[in-house]
Amino acid sequence: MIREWMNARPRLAIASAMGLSFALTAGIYACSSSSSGETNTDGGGQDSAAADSGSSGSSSGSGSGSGSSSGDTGTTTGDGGGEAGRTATITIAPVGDASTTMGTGTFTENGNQMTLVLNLTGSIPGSRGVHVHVSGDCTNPGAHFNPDAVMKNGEFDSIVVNDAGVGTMTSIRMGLSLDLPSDGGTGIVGRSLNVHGLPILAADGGPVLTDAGTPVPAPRIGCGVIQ
Ligand SMILES: [Cu+2]
Repeated sequence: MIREWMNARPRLAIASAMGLSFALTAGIYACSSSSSGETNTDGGGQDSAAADSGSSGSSSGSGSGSGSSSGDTGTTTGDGGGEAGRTATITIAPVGDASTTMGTGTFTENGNQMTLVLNLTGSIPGSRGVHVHVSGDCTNPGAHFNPDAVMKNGEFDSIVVNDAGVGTMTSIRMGLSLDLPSDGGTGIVGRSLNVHGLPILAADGGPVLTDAGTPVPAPRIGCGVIQ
């Protein structure tokens, strides 16, 4: 993801020199929207736009109260709109009757860079996907939150859980902020962080397919609201 961003920079610089940055940027976004369809398959959110605009305000008090808890110490870095030093927390609770996945984590904003430190216990050994989903409703979190579909900002590294069910991860993504969703297009406060479990496998070991022929997404095993 970061590599994609770095690869894109020279092209942007060249295009800027030619006075074509707007056209190229538009082109990148057009490509990204056509190649990011997978995000809608994960978590069952076809109506990400509706979830995006409506969930943060209506889903819970955690969304509305989180602004004051994010600890805005307030020094603007000027390199991407974010502010240095703001933090948000996450408490992961199990999703589904069979899950015992619990966890805690911290998001730290530094300019345009977002660092997630996540700790899980009671989880399933192996590599587990960790994503910000658009809604803060853990019963229906919607699609992945990726304000820049090229970088897939909301899809953090997978966390590796050991045989004791414990995992620890530090993962960095660009282009996210600790604003409320209503404050800007990159805000994650009030949205949910989701941990995914094993993929659904058919009797022959292959993926179970939807009616549309795409793999049924891995179920979520943990979720919490970013606040
Ligand atoms: Cu996900």
